[in-house]
Amino acid sequence: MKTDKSRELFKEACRYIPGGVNSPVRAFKSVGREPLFIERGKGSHIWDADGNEFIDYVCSWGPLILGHADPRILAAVMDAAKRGMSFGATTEAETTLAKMIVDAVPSVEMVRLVSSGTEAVMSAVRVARGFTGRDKIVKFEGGYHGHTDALLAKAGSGVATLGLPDSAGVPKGMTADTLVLPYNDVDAVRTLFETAGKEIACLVVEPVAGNMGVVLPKENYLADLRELTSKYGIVLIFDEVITGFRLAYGGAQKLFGVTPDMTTLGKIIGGGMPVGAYGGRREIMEQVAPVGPVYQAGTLSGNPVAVAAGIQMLTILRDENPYAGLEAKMNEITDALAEAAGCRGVGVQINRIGSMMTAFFTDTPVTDYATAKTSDTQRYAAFFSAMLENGVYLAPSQFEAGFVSTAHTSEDIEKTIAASEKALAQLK
Ligand code: KE4
Repeated sequence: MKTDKSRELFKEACRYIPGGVNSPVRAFKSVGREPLFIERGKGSHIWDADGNEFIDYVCSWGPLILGHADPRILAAVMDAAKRGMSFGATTEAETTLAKMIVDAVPSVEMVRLVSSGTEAVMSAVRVARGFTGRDKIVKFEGGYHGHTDALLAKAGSGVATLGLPDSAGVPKGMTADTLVLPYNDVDAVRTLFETAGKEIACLVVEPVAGNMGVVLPKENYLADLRELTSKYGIVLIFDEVITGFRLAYGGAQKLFGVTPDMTTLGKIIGGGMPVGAYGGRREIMEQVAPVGPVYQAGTLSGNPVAVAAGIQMLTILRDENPYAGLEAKMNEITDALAEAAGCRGVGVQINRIGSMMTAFFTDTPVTDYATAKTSDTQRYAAFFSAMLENGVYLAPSQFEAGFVSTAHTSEDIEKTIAASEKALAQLK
């Protein structure tokens, strides 16, 4: 596969941007390659600077549930942009998007728009601390909630991908109040709460983990977290930046029937543009300035062009309800992958739900970060490269999720299955 142009662009980028990328996981480090420079996308396909075409299962890490350059989203963006890019003043469109989120997500009675998932989670944690007057927070090993200091403790996603213990530059004081537990272990939560429950402001959890790779909550796990946090007056925050509007129109909380106190959102609600949001019970959200004492702000929060993309995206998802079809596509791919791996004796654990999945190269069922880390990341890297050479673009990390979109066709799926059979055959 020709990659001269990407190589040249990467060399130039490295002169001006740390690692040549604006987000570490894009660097392809853990799959032992130089990154491809993508030139354009359309539907389920992307093309790189050398003209290579790929079926895309990264989908910009989740936002593009309708595929690339959906004409309806583009029209909404261009129509909004013609009226001005940003006003730093209130617009009706922000209320429209806020209302759509409130109507869709069971836990959200009020919502504040921001510009990224990181901002959403950072703000939600601050509000939970302001609301409870408590300082401690709980997260789970392998959970990734953006790069805010307090949550960069045993994080997943890019931190796990790069094998970083945590992050330099985070003062001990910033994570001193962050308690980290294993995911999917309700006894660990119960034990912690028995001693520290009354000091804990919030528990932040990905209801379906996506950042250690996809890991599903065990039976009743979310309901148990709900019960335990309620018992101790702890704010339960579902970080649905990935799962929000991905697993169902109302997110994982709708699918699993467990309602948190607060929810953070991102990715899909921006339709590919920078939008994040945090919301929850009215009495909690009324802590937020200018109504309440918890400060949070943003120059481009609720940006009218980004909000226009988000409104169009949610309108399509609400009216077309594509979730069953998305799940069927993902199941077709993962069933074939499991069969191909099985008959070649390649140990693969496939974790999937709805239109998100991860193939872990390990013989151990993956139920938490410790078992996710039993994966053979070298083998994943070899599989990634073989799939790339066969025209399929997967997440350049074992510890990430893959996604399908409404734009993926049956031809794409057939080609992907054929590529995976070839790639598995090549694995030593
Ligand atoms: P952003 O700040 O990247 O918009 O969102 C942070 C975030 C928060 N919560 C969850 C559950 C997330 O998955 C994320 C971001 N996800 C990663 C991929 N797993 C973004 C990709 C990247 O870091 O480049």
